[in-house]
Amino acid sequence: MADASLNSTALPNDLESFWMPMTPNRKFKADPRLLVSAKDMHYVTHDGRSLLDGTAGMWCVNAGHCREPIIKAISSRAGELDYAPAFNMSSPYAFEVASRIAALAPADLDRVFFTNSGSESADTALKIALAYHRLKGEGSRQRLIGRQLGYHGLNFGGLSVGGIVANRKMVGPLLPGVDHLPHTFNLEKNAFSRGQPGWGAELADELENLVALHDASTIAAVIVEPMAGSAGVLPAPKGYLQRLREICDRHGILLIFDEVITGFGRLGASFAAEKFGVIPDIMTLAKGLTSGTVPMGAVVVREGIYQTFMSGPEEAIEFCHGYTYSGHPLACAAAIATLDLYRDEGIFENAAELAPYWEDSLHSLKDLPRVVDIRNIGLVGAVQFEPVQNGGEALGTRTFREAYERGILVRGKGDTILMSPPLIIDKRQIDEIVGTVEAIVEGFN
Ligand code: PXG
Repeated sequence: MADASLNSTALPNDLESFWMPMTPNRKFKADPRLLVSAKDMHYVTHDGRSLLDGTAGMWCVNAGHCREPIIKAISSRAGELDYAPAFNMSSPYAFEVASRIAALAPADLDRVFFTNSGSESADTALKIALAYHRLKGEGSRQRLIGRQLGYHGLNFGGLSVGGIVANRKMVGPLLPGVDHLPHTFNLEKNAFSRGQPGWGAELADELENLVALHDASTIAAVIVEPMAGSAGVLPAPKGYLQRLREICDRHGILLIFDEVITGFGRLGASFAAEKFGVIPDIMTLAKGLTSGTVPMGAVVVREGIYQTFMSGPEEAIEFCHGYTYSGHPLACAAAIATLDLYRDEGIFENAAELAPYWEDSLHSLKDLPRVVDIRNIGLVGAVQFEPVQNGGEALGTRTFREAYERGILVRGKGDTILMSPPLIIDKRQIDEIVGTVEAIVEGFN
């Protein structure tokens, strides 16, 4: 379809060609919501309204929008080195970002493989785990274990270990040899927990049952989010990750933390691994690595895993994997400027300092009508409402819609709203978000 009259303005005159991801296309196109610019904590909509961003875009804009140092870094790099081949060549910038990530990551999580998204990071991590065991002469370790309600992106590997049914059911049996641990969501035991819930560490023991069923010699890796984000903000119960770590150690199973959301300050520490004091063997990253400005992901592995790959003939490619845009120069410029900003402005520290205020503010909504749970950790929060009967609009979706009308962006997912503001937020802006949600929810009688 060629149409010379089409031009690019704030209000496109054709919404049809773009097949939007993870969106009810027809509903959206009947009532579009477009964002045309952004600065710091705010977006501007196509109809010129300001929106306070309570979601950091999609959990990624941790440093705030359109920050000057990041803009400068990306634009000057674009004029200097647009692209460098990623295989057999590179740019100095990719090495610099890798060193910076290694310096930030805990323990000996020191070797960094670049991807372009969280989905690619998940698939890369799973492939590394399988190949690692094979290189060690344990090629029978081919099973992968995820968790119910887990989200590791939408490529085939991440989807296979993920546990969100709507994403899985349309596309066949997925990877063979995959099992799932039970999820940790439990309203009866854990409703209105502040931070990590007290009940649920024993759910990690299900891994022992899977070992008993399949034998450890068939299991390569376990992948979990230290805080399930997409499923509705479910921080790991107290002691749960420690138990997973112990069981993995006992049986030679690699432990992968998907830190695509929890990385880069979201929980008030560099990574959830640091916050919870549990070191995985492999960590997947994306989103906050560039504060959402240029697509970039990474997989960080412990030294021993990298060295296992380095044990073959020196002229051979050690791991036949990678992407055209792995370590893209523009993404590297964005990542370095972002990491500098995080450090220079104490952005993770701001998140840690504000987390108790955020927690108290969210939990002040407890007695409002139809609220069945409030969950939080770091600068992440969720409010869950009673389900609506007879096919009416779910209250999370309704809250999103009404908050948008009132100039606040929260994420509505069925019965739940999710919030994860940029980490440069202040107390007044927290009041604005929570006050707006309160005013809406007061009307739910
Ligand atoms: N792992 C985790 C833990 C994620 O949250 C991905 C992997 C995939 O990342 P990419 O970059 O391939 O999208 C994610 C992505 C939401 C929502 O609010 C969550 C994500 C993406 C979009 C929306 O539920 N997480």
